[in-house]
Amino acid sequence: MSDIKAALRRQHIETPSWAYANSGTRFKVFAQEGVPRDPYEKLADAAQVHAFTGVAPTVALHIPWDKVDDYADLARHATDLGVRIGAINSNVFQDDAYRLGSVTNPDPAVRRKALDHLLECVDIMDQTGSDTLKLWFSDGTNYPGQDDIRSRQDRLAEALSAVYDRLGDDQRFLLEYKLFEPAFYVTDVPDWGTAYAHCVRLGPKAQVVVDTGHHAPGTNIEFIVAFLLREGKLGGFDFNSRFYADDDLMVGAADPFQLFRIMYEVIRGGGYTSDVAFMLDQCHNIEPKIPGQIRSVMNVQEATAKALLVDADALAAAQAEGDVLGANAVLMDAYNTDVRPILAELRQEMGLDPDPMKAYARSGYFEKIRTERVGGTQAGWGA
Ligand code: PSV
Ligand code: MN
Repeated sequence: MSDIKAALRRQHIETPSWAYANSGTRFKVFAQEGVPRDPYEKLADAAQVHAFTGVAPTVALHIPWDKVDDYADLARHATDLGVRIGAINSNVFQDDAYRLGSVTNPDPAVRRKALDHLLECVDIMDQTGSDTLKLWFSDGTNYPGQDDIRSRQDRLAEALSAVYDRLGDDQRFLLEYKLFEPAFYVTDVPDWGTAYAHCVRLGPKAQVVVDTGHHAPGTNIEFIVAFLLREGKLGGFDFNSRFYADDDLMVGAADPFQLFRIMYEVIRGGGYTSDVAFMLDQCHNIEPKIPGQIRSVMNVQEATAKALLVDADALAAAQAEGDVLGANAVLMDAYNTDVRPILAELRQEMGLDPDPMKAYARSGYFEKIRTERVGGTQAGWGA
C-alpha cells in the first residue's frame, strides 16, 4: 500500500485555464458569479484546485484566450501562487480567415497566418518555460469535392514540419485528433492513426494527445493508449467525459470504468512514470467551476488508485493459463475496491484536508471572488 500511496503522491494533473472561464453551448452561455476577468485571475482559481488536491501544480494556457503583454510576469504570478504554467494550446479555429481551414487552407496567405500563430505559441513557451505545445486543427471540409483531401495532408505536413523545426531541445508538440466537428465531411486530423503517422515522420519531439471525447462511440480508447505507449508516441491526454460526442464534461463522470481501463493501460505501458501529460480539457457550463475541477482531479486520482491496485502478477498468471474469468476477476477486484479511504489518508499525510470538496466549500474562497470580482469583463470561451 505504501508503494501505491507514493505513486499517487507523485501524480500530476494539469488543469486548463478555460475551465475557470464562462462557457456554454452554441445555445447559451450561463454566466457565473466570481468568474475570472483575466489570465491572472484564472491562475488564482487554478491554484485553489492545487491547494486542496495537492496534485494539480500546472495550468494549461490557450492562446489567444490567455494573451498577456508579459508572459514572464504571468509565469512569475503563477509561481507566487504555488503553480506553474503548463502546456500552451494553440488556436487556429476562431478567426474569420479560417473558414476553409487554417494550415490546410487552399490560400497560402491563410496558411502563413496560421503558421505564424503556431510559431508565436513556441515564442510564448520560451517565455513561460513551457515544454509542451498542443496543436488542434479544426480543419476539414463539409462537402465531397470541396477541396483535395491529399493536398490538404501535404499542407498539414508542411506546417507541422515548420513548427517541429522551431521547437527547442527540451520542447515537444502534441498533435490532437478529433473525429468530426466543426468539419463534417472530412476532418484533416480525424483519428490517432493520422496523428501518429504525421508524428512518426517528424521525430521524437512530436507525439499524439488523446482527448477522450474525440472518438466514435464504442471506440476502445485503452487500445489506442496501449499502442501509442508501446511506440513511444503517447504524449498526453485531454481528459474529459462524454455521453454523445465532444461533451467536455467532468472526466470520469459518464464512465469511470473506462477511465480505470485507460489508467490501467497507462501504468501497464510505463506511461505513469514517463513524460505523459495528464491534462484536463473541460468546460463547466452549469456547475461551479473550481469545485468542478476539484471533482475531476479526484476522479482521475480514484481511477489511478484502482489501476495501481491491479495485482499484476496474478493477472499475468491468469492470462498465461488462459484463465479468462480469472484474469477478468483480477481487474474487476481492483476496480471494485473503494479507494476513497486510501486517498483520504494520503491527503492527510500530505498535510491536506481528506475531503477537498468540503474543504474548498468551507474556505470562503468563492465568497471572496464573488464579492471582489465585480466590474470588468468576465473571461469566456474566446476571450
Ligand atoms: C477541441 O475540441 C479541443 O479539444 C482542443 O483541445 C481545443 O484546444 C479545446 O478543445 C478547446 O476547449
Ligand atoms: Mn482537447
